[in-house]
Amino acid sequence: MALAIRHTAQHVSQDVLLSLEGMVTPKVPFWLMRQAGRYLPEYRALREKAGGFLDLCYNPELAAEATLQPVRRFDTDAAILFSDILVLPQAMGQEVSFAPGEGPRLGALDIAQLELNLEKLKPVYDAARLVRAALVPQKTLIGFSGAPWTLACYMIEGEGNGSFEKTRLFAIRNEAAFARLIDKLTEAVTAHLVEQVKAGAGAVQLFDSWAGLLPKTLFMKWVMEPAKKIVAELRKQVPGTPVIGFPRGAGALYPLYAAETGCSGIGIDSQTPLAWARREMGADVCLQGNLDPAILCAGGTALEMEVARILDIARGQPFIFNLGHGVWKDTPPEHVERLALLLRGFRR
Ligand code: 1CP
Repeated sequence: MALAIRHTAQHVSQDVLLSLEGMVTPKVPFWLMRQAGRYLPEYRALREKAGGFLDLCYNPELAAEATLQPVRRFDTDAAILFSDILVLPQAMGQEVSFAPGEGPRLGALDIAQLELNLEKLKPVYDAARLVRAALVPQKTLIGFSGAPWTLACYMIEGEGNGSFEKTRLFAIRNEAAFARLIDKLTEAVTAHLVEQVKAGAGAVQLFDSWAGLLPKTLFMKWVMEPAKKIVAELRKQVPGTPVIGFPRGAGALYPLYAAETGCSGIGIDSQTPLAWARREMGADVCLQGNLDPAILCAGGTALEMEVARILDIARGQPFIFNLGHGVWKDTPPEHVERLALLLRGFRR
């Protein structure tokens, strides 16, 4: 029960944390992946002011403001720290840039030379401290990191192309070198998460956005094993930290991931049937998800019906409402307002 004691002592009944402990709160708490970002006019103005996307990430005051914008507008139960998964490869010495209107670009990768310089990430932790100080005690600050496999995809590929063929071949043909990369990343991810918790994050999410590209044997090596190590080591350093694992696209491997990693919560993608996930994973683990971002973007009756369907499944179980992947940039903010209204009006 160490977990429950820590939370009641440090956090005044945050519904997100209670749900991650396995409790069924009267309201279903919610936040959205990519709740900050370009679909919000106030974010676009802030980004303009900062210069580039990375300038925004490394400016504690502006990053804190970007984090708080959706919380203010939609009264979400959690703030997710405004940052990016690619600040970690950058702090390990690889070049990272974002050209306007394009995705990320990464420089040449030298695995032997990678070394985490935590000092470079100090502005990220400063932003977390500012957010925690500004949030009401009932709201949770969620820290995050990319998981080693997903980070390796960007680091080897040099860009995000959705299929990451170069990375998948490298992991098979150069297994020893790839294992060294994953080991370094496992350590760096853990250190990055520990610092975010120390700076005020009440829970952390591990984004393995490209987990679904791997067959089971490789999934076990590059997704499961690192996640297990990260959860165990994080809890050694900051006992009781709730971790939400998000192995997007894990499909039939979701239940094994939930059982073996020891995550407190599991992010379910939109393609995975929620009722199936609940049946297969038992009632202890908190599920999070899984509204299709396209349905949120479209709004209207499709949105109303899908939200009702998800809430019905979530009724008697620990559950955090979220999307199955990030908010699309063309999403009308009014659709998110409608979603927030539906969720606030729902009682179990
Ligand atoms: O302003 C802009 O134009 C930049 C757009 C943007 C934003 C708002 C990027 C570039 N990153 C972010 C913020 C971000 N990224 C957050 C902030 C908190 C929030 O959710 O509100 C988080 C948690 C991330 C995580 C992230 N970055 C992931 C994992 C989640 C996912 O979407 O699968 C990944 C894969 C990235 C890489 C990345 N950063 C940005 C883009 C466009 C991408 C995807 C690149 C690609 O593969 O196409």
